[in-house]
Amino acid sequence: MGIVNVTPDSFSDGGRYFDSRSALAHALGLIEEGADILDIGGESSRPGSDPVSLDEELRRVVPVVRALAGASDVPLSIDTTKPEVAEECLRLGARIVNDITGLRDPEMMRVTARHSAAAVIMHMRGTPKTMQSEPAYGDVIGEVKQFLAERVSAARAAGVRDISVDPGIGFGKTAAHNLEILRRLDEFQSIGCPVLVGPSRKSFLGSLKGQQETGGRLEGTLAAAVISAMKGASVVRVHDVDACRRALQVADAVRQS
Ligand code: HH2
Repeated sequence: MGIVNVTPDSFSDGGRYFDSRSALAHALGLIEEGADILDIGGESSRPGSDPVSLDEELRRVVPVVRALAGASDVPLSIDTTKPEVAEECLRLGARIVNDITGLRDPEMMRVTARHSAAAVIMHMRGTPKTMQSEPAYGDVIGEVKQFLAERVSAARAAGVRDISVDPGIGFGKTAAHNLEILRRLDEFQSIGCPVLVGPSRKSFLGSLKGQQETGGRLEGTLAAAVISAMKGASVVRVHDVDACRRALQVADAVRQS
């Protein structure tokens, strides 16, 4: 899953693809690099970020989704917490709702079901504004799994059929939590849904001694992507599609050998 951030403030590529034309060119480039899905977002969820208004988010993502839906068959995912944004993008041809709040808004659930869209249900502790203030768990894997399983049941009851789960790397977790989630990613399989994971360029990689603190964190991302695949992830959400696709090709070959 290739990331298309139409934002001025995303943590690693904010502002680079903020106008529709450069976002579209970036997205088409990711398709050429081999992205199987594109995830389009108009609101940063980096720690401490403020929400954007509905009008502003629509202004950012709608032209990009409309143009991409007309230009390619690659499934489009809309990274949003707002049902109105999801609705409009699904109407324009997006097929997946990626909601970092795990479809907690009942209207988001209804919109997703009504359009027979797929859903990514992610775990987050708190909100982007608050999530990194001393996140603590008794049992991070158990608690995240329980949340995801409950949200999956609720989504199924609301008529959402095609559901993936995501433990939410970096969303209300310390570096140690994120490492444990990757190490034990296979345990999320028991929820009974494909697992999606988003380690790309995240700060837990930079926190490791000797890893790049800024810039691409590419090597760390590739390592995390390969570990995720070996631990059963079906989808890895990344900025660097070409490099990740090649790394994941090796993981796939090893798994199938
Ligand atoms: N991470 C980010 C945003 N959306 N969605 C899912 N399902 N899983 C993730 O791990 C995830 C996500 C944050 O990364 P990014 O989009 O690069 O940054 P920002 O939120 O600052 O735009």
